[in-house]
Amino acid sequence: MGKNIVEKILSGHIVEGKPEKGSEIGIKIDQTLTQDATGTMAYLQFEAMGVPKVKTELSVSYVDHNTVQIGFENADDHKYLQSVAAKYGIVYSRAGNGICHQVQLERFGKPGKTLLGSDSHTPTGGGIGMMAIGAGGLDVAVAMAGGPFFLTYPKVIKINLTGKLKNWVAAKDVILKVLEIFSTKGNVGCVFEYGGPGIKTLSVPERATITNMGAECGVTTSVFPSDEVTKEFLRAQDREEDWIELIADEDAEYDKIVDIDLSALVPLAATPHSPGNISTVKELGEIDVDQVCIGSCTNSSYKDMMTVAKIIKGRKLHPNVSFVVAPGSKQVIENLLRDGEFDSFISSGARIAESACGFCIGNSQSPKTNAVSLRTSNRNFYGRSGTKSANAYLVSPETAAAAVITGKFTDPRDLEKMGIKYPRIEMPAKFYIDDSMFIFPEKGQDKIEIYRGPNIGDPPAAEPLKDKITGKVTLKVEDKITTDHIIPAGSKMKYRSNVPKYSEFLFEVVDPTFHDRAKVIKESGMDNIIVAGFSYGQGSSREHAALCPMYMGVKAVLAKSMERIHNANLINFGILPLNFKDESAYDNIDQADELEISDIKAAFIAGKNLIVKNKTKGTEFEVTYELSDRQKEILLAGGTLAFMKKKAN
Ligand code: MIC
Ligand code: SF4
Repeated sequence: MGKNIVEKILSGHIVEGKPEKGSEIGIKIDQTLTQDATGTMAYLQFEAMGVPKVKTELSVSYVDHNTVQIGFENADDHKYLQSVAAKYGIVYSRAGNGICHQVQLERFGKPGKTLLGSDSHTPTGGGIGMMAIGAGGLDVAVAMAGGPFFLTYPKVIKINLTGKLKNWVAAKDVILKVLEIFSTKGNVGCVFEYGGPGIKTLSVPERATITNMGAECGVTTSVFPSDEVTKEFLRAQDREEDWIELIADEDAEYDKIVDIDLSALVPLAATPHSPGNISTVKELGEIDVDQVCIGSCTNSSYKDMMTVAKIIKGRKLHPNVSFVVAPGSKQVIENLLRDGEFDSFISSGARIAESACGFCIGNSQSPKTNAVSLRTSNRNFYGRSGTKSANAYLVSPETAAAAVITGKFTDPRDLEKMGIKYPRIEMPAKFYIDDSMFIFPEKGQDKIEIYRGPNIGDPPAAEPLKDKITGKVTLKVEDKITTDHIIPAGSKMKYRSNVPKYSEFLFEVVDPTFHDRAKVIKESGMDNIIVAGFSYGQGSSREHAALCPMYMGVKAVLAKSMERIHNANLINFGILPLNFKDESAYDNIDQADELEISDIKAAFIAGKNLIVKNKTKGTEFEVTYELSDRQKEILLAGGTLAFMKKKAN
């Protein structure tokens, strides 16, 4: 039987477990990436492991999230990261060099390799044929220390692309279509593998837009074949030697095949407040637009920027629109400048933002009250833009550019009526390349002193799982609670290295009283318990969504279902992730109910469900858990760091 691409990459990397669907495997990680907002904690944890040098083929530390630098905190973290990189053999990508996923694709991505990144959009690397997976910082630290990364052997869903995109329809519309088909929940443990005759019509950056936003479906990752298009991209990046062919065998099997005819797609938009709420741009009508933001790791490539530059060339922005452009990397900016297209932005009235995450994570460019903001980014979760009352829509660069000119939602195909021709952008045969914003590690830096500013505290240690959890339901939440709901990024993200301070903002968007209530419960000697609906922990890889609750004494999360990265993060920090056996039990729990979960160890050994007693209501219900023996041991040891120490002794 032939192999699909996922099987091909995994079979060359499995170091523990068997390639059986649904069972846990450990894979060797070739490359890692971190970004500053998750990286500081990841490296503090790496330091605690006492390994003298990273053991991967390549590890890169990017600074792209916290670049606003109001106050000393961000700059201190950057300096810390730079010194850690030098000491442990990590490439350091300085602030200004660009967004991690865009830069990794340009300069380091290699078909057939595994990449683990402490950012949920690491699957961007799937656009170049990598098995690129997002994870919590601690899992990335383990990989840097040479340990395997554990995941469930995935189901593989083939997305068979036929036809060719029509003018004004973009890769973003393909992934929005995928989101319409699959939604943002129910895809845990799956990988999307793209194939079919349509793929040869898509360039590597277009493929990367598609794999990037697969993260919003909750899949483990998404991957494209590595073919002639990939080879051309690598040649243009002066890296042809990194190319290998990687295509699925003719008789490869899949768990499911879904067909998408590229020729039949139209411009789409994700409407507030979920990337899974899909409409056609036409259906939305002529809504007035207040802000247009172009950039983020989804749509900030040379091709994206050139497309927008050509559409707006010679035109001025609409008086009611604030127009922000954040190119994805220094390389993108330099190539736009050399090709003479950057001035289209300047003369149109665009506000040029730093090549960083910026508006996407809401740490700058928050729109006005009740604004309609059109963004080429990947997430429009409630409050993420920094303005709670704003309505953010996710669209293609083409649709975003149309609104810059008209001031309202406009199907970009209608621009033809205004005499604007579709700009078909060819990929350059050779990019202008300058790697001077990377600091490569050198020999003899082992003794370098690590810089630690006052913002950097030691990561708090988890406690071994108790046999009996007696606690209160500190918070009961609905379906699709994202990590942005659990712990906000934006202006609060500068406290990532200061867990006690950052914890003050837990669940701020949902219930600002959470922190104080959790503190009272913890100080009374009881445990905090969170009850949630479906798809708890969607979105980011931020381990602070587990680390901060752990710090506040949360011992268990009871949910109807949970997303992969968050589930793993809870285990890493010693919090028990549980699922309702019968979902109706959720309805019979109220906030402040007192719950008791006992005989946990015996249940673990016997592989039996746990019984939860609701002491307030006088009822009982069963909860299930999907934990491998390794994960049970981690929980019992008090989290991954404690587990590793125990194993080492
Ligand atoms: C995001 O897009 O939500 C982030 C900010 O990049 C996060 C990482 C973080 O919270 O630092 C992610 O996607 O993992
Ligand atoms: Fe940065 Fe936004 Fe991409 Fe996250 S989604 S890595 S915040 S650009």
